[in-house]
Amino acid sequence: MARERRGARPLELAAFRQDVVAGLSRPQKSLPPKYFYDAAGSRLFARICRLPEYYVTRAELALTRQHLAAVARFAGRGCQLIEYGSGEGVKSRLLIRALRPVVYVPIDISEDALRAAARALAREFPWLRIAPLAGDFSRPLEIPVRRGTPSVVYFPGSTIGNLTPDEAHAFLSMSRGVAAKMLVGVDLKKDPAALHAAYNDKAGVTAAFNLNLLARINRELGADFDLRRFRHYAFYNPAGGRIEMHLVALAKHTVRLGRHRFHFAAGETIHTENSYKYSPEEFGALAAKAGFTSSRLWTDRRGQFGLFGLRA
Ligand code: AVJ
Repeated sequence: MARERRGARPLELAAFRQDVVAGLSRPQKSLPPKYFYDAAGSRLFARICRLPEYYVTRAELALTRQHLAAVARFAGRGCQLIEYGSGEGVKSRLLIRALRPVVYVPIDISEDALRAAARALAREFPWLRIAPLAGDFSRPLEIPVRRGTPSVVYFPGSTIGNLTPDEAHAFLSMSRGVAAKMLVGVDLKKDPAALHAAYNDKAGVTAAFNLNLLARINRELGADFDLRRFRHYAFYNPAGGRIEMHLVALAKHTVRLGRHRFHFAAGETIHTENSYKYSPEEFGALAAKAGFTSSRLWTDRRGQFGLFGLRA
């Protein structure tokens, strides 16, 4: 799941700036996690996926391999396959090979990532019709699906964990209008110590990934974040059922971004990511509330990660 992001375009840059200023102006400062994935951040994320502590990627790949035939039967061969994420990963390839979709619609916020993924897939699957769509799953999209051919939305990687349960509910309801079937990758609740380790790796790659967000804001928006004044802080919040990632200011200081000044108290944090974990029952209930009447669950052998097959 290598996500490659090159420099942002003018429009993307304006939106980035707006989101950063808005987030840093809140009482609890926050930044949207979608901005982690510039070129450097995408490389760091690829390294996270190979960390011994980060079970997520391996567990999802293992379960996809293990249950591929059943997943393909559920989705149905010859469907229109819509995937959130640029589809550069091994899992997308496994699914495309098993499903032989009539059309494959990868959706991603980065046009560069989309173009690169589409080019690679076109070479590998000459028979595949690819219809990439630039967009962001936080807003409804006009997805060009043909009526009469069943559509399946594939949302792997536990990306849905970045949404609050309310936002996830809205996303699932919206998707139900596009496709009667969904395949959703969900990270499952487990021993908090294992979760803690996955977001606090010994090699410090997750810390570098988190801090790169400030470096990116400096590079692209000309802010003057001093990265030595912030420390990566990630913990499991059991009441919320989520990992929270923050950047903690180590001393009182001020950061500039154009005409803006952002004041930090010692110990104040920027909340950079939520990563929600669900029990099978919790996610099943969320899907039911969003109008999916039946759901199936495939997991890896250790029960760390789940792939839900939802049917409207
Ligand atoms: C890509 C959102 C699934 O939440 O585990 C990894 C991102 N953040 N390590 C996750 C992430 C820190 C990842 N997702």
